[in-house]
Amino acid sequence: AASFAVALPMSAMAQKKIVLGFSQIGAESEWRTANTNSIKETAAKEGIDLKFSDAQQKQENQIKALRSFIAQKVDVIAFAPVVESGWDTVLKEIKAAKIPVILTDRSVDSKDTSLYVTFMGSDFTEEGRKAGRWLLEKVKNTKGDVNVVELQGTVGSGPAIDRKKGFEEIIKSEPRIKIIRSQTGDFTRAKGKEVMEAFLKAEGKKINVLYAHNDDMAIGAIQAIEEAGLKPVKDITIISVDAVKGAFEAMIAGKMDVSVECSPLLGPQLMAAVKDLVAGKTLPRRIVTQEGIFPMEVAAKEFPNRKY
Ligand code: GZL
Repeated sequence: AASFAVALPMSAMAQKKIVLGFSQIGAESEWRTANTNSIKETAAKEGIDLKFSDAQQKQENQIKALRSFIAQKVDVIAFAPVVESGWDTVLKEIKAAKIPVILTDRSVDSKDTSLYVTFMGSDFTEEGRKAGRWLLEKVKNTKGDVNVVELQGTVGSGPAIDRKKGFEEIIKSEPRIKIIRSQTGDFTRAKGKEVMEAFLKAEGKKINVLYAHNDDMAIGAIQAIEEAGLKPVKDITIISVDAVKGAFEAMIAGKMDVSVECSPLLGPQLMAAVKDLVAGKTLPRRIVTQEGIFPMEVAAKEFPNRKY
């Protein structure tokens, strides 16, 4: 029997699903888990075929994943770069493969801005400024030293660099505020606790304030403070960033003073950007997440409204 191909009108054929390759940093914090959930849930809801890879916070694993997305000829590539540097080579390979790139959450320091279409995520410097302004306000009617220990995020990451920069920019107007120790806790509870133990051994009662670049490290540090027989909030002011559930629970328990919000819920914005790209629309170079600050006084009232 003669065989023949039937040319179906596009409307009758299943629309080809958009394929998005996403390289996630890891699962190091409550924030990251909420970010992953937002991306996976929205991709499913929007009918986008998501190729998802978890890099366990290792840049070489992200680069491997990005290369696999090129090989799979995905329609769009998105990723949260664990650190700012070291991406130009693989980004040039992706550009040669004519696949558009969206940066989410964190950015890269590549000078060649043609290597990615847009960067969507928070303004980490402003987050650091918000933390600094809160501390200035808190100490304006007090006397004496304000010795700060700082738990930095992952070395070389955008949030760690910028949260430090923004905080220092604001506190320099008050000479009493001094950062006496600063070290990375790599955004994890375990490392945050370990480094805070070392800070307490070295500086003990000299410490007046902890500034942690994320809630997971702050929560680990709070454990260390209590195990050292000191009281968080009462003996050491606790300033943190992210405003994840764990931070609200700590504030409601009276163990954290304030958390600067950093929203992980980037799924909807990312999938909208992916669809716009595939539809041939141009995207803004920078999409900034809107976010606030939550002191402990409002934590109980605000907690029921929180989505992450
Ligand atoms: C910030 C994000 C940071 C969070 C941490 O946008 O990159 O990484 O503040 C997370 O909790 O690990």
